[in-house]
Amino acid sequence: MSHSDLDKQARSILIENDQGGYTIPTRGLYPYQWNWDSVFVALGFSTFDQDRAWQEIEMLFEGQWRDGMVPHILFRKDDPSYFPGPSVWGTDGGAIPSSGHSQPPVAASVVNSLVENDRTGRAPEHAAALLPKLMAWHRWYLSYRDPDKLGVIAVIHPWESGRDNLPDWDEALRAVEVRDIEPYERKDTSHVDPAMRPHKEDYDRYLSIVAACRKVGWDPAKVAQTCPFFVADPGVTFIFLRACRDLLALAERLEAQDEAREIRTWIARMEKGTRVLWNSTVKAHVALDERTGRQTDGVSSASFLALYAGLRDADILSALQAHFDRIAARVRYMMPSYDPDHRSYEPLRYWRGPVWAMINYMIAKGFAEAGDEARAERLRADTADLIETSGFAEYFSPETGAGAGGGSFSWTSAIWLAWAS
Ligand code: 9YW
Repeated sequence: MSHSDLDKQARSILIENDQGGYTIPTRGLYPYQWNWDSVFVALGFSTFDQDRAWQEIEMLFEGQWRDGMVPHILFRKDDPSYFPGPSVWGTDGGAIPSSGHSQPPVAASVVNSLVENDRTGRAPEHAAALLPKLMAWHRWYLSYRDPDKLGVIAVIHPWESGRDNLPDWDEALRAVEVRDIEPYERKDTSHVDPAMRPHKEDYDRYLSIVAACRKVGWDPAKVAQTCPFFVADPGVTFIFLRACRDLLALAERLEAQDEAREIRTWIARMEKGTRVLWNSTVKAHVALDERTGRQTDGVSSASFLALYAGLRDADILSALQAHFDRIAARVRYMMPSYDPDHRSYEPLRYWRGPVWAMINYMIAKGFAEAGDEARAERLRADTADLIETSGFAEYFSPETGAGAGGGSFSWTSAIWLAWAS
């Protein structure tokens, strides 16, 4: 298929997945509005309809909780084809029924880029209205996902990381006691091949964490203290740090001095904090279980986001370049979500190996900004190849390039339009 046919297809996937101002990730498997999916989708829409891009983000923030949190899923209408739906979560934090935790905070970064690339003249108005909401969400992250002020962001659920069954969560998840869950029927495995999805033992624990947080009424301070899962995630940490830098640029552009001053203190805290995620044996940033103090031992695609987060350290850059080249010698398509040399790597199981287009976009941005155009271009070219060969799949095998998971996927289409094509 030619580039212009793929452009057309990508645009029509976004339009078909549009539910009237917000976009679902794909039909069937994911029938609601997901947080970081929507934000990447806005980037895709912005290539051909900037007003629609703003609307996507504004509708996401309609679901913001009173405490500042922006939930990972907004259940605008009940849909029995997805589990767990609103009745399992039992939340009451905002105006729209939702899940009880968040997802990687890419919004400030995309908002800043919508402003930079504005062709309508209306961006400053949209951005000014969003600024206090973004500030509230970022403050929420610092208060309740870094209560001990370590300068790293923890996730209270693998789903909050956006990288559900990543091997980094295995040990911490095994320690979660399976309790307080009703008999349940999964829906994901009726939409896609179970071999590509998390195991039942994982799901039992995913639901046990939800039950534990529900018991404390989703009060964020109590969740931080008592949640059976509390793991500092290099993915969310780096995305958050990057988002703080972009939020600072936005605040400065809008001449919001007080906000800018506050954000600078966040950036200083995070820049220092990321050091606790550095594993000197692995030579990469890894996850840290804050309940046990134990670090994980594998390189994940999020390790490469240190550059996207703006960590400018020659040793980090050269370590990541060495990992990149080692991994590139093992697989055909970069960047697998987990190190192919690690014992837990599985090329087709979701976040244990497959390539994800939007992660490639962020890693490439980081390499380019660190002056490494060659590796950035390798990521772009591989992403384009994967889409040209296998279409707009949810994710791809790093070995064969086969598309997997859901099809006609929104964020893959958005990343094609905004970057890969
Ligand atoms: C779930 C929608 C979501 C993504 C996540 C991904 C998966 C499934 O799909 O989560 O049930 O929440 O892991 O990152 O936002 O595309």
